Amino acid sequence: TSTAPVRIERVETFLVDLPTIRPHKLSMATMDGQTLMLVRLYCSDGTVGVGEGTTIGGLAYGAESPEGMKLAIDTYFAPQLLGADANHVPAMMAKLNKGIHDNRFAKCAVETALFDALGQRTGLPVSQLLGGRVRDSLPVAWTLASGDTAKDIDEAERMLAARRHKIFKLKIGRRAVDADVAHVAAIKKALGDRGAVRVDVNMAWSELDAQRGLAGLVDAGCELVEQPVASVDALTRLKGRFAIAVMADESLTGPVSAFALARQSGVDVFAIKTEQSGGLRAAQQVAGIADAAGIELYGGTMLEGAIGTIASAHAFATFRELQWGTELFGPLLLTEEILAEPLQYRDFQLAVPTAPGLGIALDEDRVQFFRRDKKQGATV
Ligand code: MUC
Ligand code: MG
Repeated sequence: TSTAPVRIERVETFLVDLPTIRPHKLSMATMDGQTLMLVRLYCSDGTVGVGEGTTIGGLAYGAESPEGMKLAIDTYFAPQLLGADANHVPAMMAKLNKGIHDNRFAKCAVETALFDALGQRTGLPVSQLLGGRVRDSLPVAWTLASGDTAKDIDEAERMLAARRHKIFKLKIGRRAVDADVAHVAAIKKALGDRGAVRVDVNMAWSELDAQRGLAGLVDAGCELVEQPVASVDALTRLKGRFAIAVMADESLTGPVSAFALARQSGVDVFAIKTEQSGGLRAAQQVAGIADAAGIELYGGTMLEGAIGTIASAHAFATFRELQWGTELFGPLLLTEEILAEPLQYRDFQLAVPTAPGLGIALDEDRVQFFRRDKKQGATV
């Protein structure tokens, strides 16, 4: 392939609304659907790269929303992207990082689209462009969040029987600590050694709640607790006090926060999310910091659809270590398929595609059908 410049000629963004298979109850929001912000970069050589941005429960999780990402890209990213050389992804990202503060989710979507186009141009999968993969498939956890213990057990049994998931992450923090611990204990008791049980509190506990909660979770047979409290100092004080791994999620917002956490030995595990990190390469930098600090790794999700999920898979496939697997189940929580060929989930793993770019093809008719601005009576 030539190194002649390839120009970005058009930037397209739109929102796609998809229902979830059941209400997904988290400590800060209940999700009945997911909105994907899709960005497409049309390049002068005919390649078109696609990227995706999502959030969890609108603005309930963080400062970016799908609508906000679209606005930011249309208004502020597009002028910087148009006419720029699409081949130089790190240079493009450096320019965006200089001219645009924060907006990490939107940056991740744009970087994904740049790598997808570059992959199509060069014939290489995104994982290869990121330095090369260490594994071809990734273990995938499932989140039990129906809000009902019996329903959750039933759901876990179905996942085990289908050989789709054997790691379960329970969303807690909505109820009183003791009620939550009892919920976890009941599920672990039902699954026994057949399924690993972890919890995500999404910062809902005070430090005092967490001391009581972690002690109970250890007795319940829970192996890991994700972001029990908001404060990094409180996380640090909790780590090592109980026989349970403490993992950071919300506290990780890219390499600078990762370095600060690593420096104070604040947690046992990093949940790395590509969007929260500010992109695929930024996520790799977070992984490098974890490796250097002896912190273990988990591949997190912003409940992305198929595009964001597979972009994350390409990045996580390059991590040297991935001790706790991933939770790249996002597309499985949605009722609608938007790919021509669904992602391959089998034997508890997600296969990382080998075709050029992201290695997926959109079902364009279905994507257009679910576009928010094409719905009847739409004003946006
Ligand atoms: C989070 O906080 O980790 C990941 C899985 C899930 O169900 O919600 C997310 C968010
Ligand atoms: Mg989390």
